[in-house]
Amino acid sequence: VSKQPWWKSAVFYQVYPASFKDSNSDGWGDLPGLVSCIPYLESLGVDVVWVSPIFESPQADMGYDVSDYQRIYAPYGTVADVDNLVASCHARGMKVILDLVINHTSVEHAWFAESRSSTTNAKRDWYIWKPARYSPDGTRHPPTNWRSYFAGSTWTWDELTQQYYLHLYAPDQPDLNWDNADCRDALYADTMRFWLDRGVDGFRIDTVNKYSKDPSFRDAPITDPSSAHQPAPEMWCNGPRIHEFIHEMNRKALAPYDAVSVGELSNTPHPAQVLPYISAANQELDMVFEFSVIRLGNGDIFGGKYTYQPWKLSTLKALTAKWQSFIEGTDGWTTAFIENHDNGRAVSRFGDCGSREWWARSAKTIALWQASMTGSLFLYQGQEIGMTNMPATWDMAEYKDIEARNFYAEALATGDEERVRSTMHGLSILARDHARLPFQWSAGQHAGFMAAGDGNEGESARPWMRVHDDYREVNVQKQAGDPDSVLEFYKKVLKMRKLYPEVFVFGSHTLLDAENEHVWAFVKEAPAGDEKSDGMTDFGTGQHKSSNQDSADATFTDVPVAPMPALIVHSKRTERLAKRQATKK
Ligand code: TEU
Repeated sequence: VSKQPWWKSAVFYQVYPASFKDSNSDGWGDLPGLVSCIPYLESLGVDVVWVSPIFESPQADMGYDVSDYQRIYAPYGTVADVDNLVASCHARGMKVILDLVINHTSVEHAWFAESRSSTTNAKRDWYIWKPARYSPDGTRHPPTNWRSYFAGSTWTWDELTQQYYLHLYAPDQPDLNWDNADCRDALYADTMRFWLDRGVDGFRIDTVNKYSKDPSFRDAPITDPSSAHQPAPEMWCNGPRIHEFIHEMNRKALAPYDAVSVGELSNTPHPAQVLPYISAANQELDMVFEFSVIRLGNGDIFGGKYTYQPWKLSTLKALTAKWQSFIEGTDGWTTAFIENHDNGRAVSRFGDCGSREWWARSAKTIALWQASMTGSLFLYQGQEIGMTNMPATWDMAEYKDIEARNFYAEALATGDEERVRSTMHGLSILARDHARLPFQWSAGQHAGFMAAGDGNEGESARPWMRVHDDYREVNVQKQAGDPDSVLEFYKKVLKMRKLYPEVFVFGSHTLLDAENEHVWAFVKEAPAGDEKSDGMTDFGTGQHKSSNQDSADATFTDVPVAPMPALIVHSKRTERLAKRQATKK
């Protein structure tokens, strides 16, 4: 364990900066606000803060549309505020990683302005431009029939130069052409080395498997006859040059700084496709997010994404076991996470929020589940206090996300009431908006997310998203110091994970009783010869003895009871102790 790189046993915490802490009462979270909360994150047990995009951006997709990689979007603050964030984390032995959005830029990026200015511009080839297709009657069609992630075509027509440009996401997010070596070098220099030179410790790398497109640019098979646009992830995911690109990125930008990297690897549900990215020998990425577990309940990733699919506990157990064990016997590493800014809240999706009591038990069970997963652990802001999805009574006006709005508009346009109803239902469980509500710090005005102003701010001085109705019940102030709270439970299990990394971080995961739809039991076992000499952690007693002990040798018995999974944690040490106890009797 001691010979392992630091980031394997680190606890990462994702901050969605617009919704974390607003220091200047303009309704939008900011960097000074985040800096003021670093002591809170330290006390929780966080080692690394991951900040979702804070760069200059027209915010068509909440900053995942960058118009200048070296400037900070003014409502977040300045480059000096980033320096402060880095300094204040480093002073506490913590680290900072930034979100690197380099599959596409904003349409407002200077590179794109140049690229679209003429077919002969030096940066024309930095984006992906193609001529139109025409039917015999002269009607113009996009170069392919691909459907974008945010609904509609992946192609937008540009009048000036009479060609289409490619965008896997919104038309505001044109895809960069990674086949162009100058473009790649500019990305390594302007986006990566620029921030690494300022002391940032690494990156969460957005859409990391989508940079190498299938060069044939051919139509995808028709799987949705009702639409002009067809799902086509195989045309851009894990393409022919992807490993060459990521290895080059590692060599030119990550390795020289010893920077930590975690890639976002959606649409890649096969271990054989994931392993090449994370194999140490390949020198690509330290780890990736694989989405099979967090996507439970989502329909087809494209048109049907928000048609909710009920699932069984046995499926959750099997997927967890699969993605816990796929690195065994390899030189790869993995991540554990159950929330991020692109998914509904875990306690609403995997737990029971029917009563305060079941909500608390569910949130603690999720904490225990996550803290006992092999891999680097990632928490998302608010997960540690059990923040829930927005109330089902809120209507579409409260959904601000481009994806939710587009899917809803698409359903409305069909005129099919059942489709509208089922989309709304899916959104109420799965929408990205749920995770983007203002963080609940206290029972005070605006949940303490935004300091009360002087009364002269006018209408605009409201949080950019509505504060959850339950904030007086669910907030940091209420939970801090309460030994029975979700927050204190998170602190405990994170401590447990740090005390026994050989079991929790590096141990194996063996699922028991796979078919059982009521109990979730698995065995965690330290790799042979990698255990500490003494002490034991005993879960799964089913007793609810609330313990306020959090010293190094605490025994953790504060385990939630059914109906959520009871969790059995087992190591060579617990086995030895059990034997010792048996001999005593
Ligand atoms: O998401 C990439 C992605 O493909 C999905 O996982 C995403 O959740 C989307 O909902 C697909 O339907 C990343 C970011 O995490 C996301 O916030 C951005 O919108 C997206 O890239 C585009 O930059």
